[in-house]
Amino acid sequence: MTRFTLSRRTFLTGATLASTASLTGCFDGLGDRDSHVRNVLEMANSVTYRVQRTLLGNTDLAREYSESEIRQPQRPNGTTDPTDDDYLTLASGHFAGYRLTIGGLVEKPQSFSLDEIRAMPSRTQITRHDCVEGWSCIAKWTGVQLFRLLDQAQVKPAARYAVFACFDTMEQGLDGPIKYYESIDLMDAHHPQTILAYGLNDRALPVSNGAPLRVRVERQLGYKMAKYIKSITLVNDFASYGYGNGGYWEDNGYDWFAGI
Ligand SMILES: Nc1nc2c(c(=O)[nH]1)N[C@H]1C(S)=C(S)[C@@H](COP(=O)(O)O)O[C@H]1N2
Ligand SMILES: [Mo]
Repeated sequence: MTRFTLSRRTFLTGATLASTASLTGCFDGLGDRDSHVRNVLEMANSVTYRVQRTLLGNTDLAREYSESEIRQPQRPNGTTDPTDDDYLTLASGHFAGYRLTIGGLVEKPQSFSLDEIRAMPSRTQITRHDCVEGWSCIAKWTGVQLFRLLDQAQVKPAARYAVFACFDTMEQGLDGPIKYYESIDLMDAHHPQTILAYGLNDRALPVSNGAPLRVRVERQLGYKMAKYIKSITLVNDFASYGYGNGGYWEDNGYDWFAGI
C-alpha cells in the first residue's frame, strides 16, 4: 500500500507567493518579519499542521531505503564547522567532556555523556534528507531514540514541545550571538524514527554533519533537524526563545511545521 503523503504545498493554494518564497532555500529569509506574506504563511502552516496530524497517524514511518540506495555522502549544509569557543574546546577533546542536558518541564532533569548515550539501545535507519533548498540525500543514521531519554527525564503533562539548543552561532544580535535552535512537538519527539544520531554511514558523525549529536526528524524538512545539540528543554510554548516562532529559520519566516 502506498503511504498517503501530503505535500504541505498542496495546501498553500491561496498563498502561491508565500509558497514560492518558502522554496527559496536555507540562505534567503523572507525579509520583513511582519510582512503580509509572513501572516499568510502562518495561517497556511497551522492548517497544514492540523490536516497532517489528522491524516497521518502518530507513528506512521518515513520511508526507509536499502544500502544500495546510498549514492553519495550526506551533503553538509548550514553550519559545517562551528567556531564557538565552548564547542571548539569540546571538539579538541574528542567530545569526552560533552554532556547533553534535558530539562524544563520534566520530573527528573538529566545529563548524559556520549558514552552513556552510545551504551543505550540504538536504532539505525537509512532515510532521505530533504532540504528546503530542493536537494535530497539518502544516508544511514545511527543513534538513540529520543523517547528513551525523555522517558528517563519523565516529561510533565504540561509539556507540549521539545526545544533543541545548539552550539553554533548564526549571526550577531543586539543582545549577543544568535544560536541555531529548533523545536518539535511531543508526537514527533516520541516517534520511533526520531533519534539523536551519533553515527552517519557507519562512521562517527562528522563535525560537518553535526557532531557529536544531531536530531533526525524523518517526516520533516532538513532545517528541523538540529545539529550540534547542546540541550533539550521541554516547554509549553516558545515565547522565551528567539522571536518566539520555535526555531532559527522560523524566526526568519519559515514554517514551524515542515512536513514532507
Ligand atoms: N545547528 C544547526 N543545525 C542545522 C543547521 C544549521 O545551520 N545549524 N542547518 C539545517 C539545515 S537547513 C539542513 S538542510 C540540515 C543539514 O544537515 P547536514 O549538514 O547533515 O546535511 O541541518 C539543519 N540543522
Ligand atoms: Mo536545509
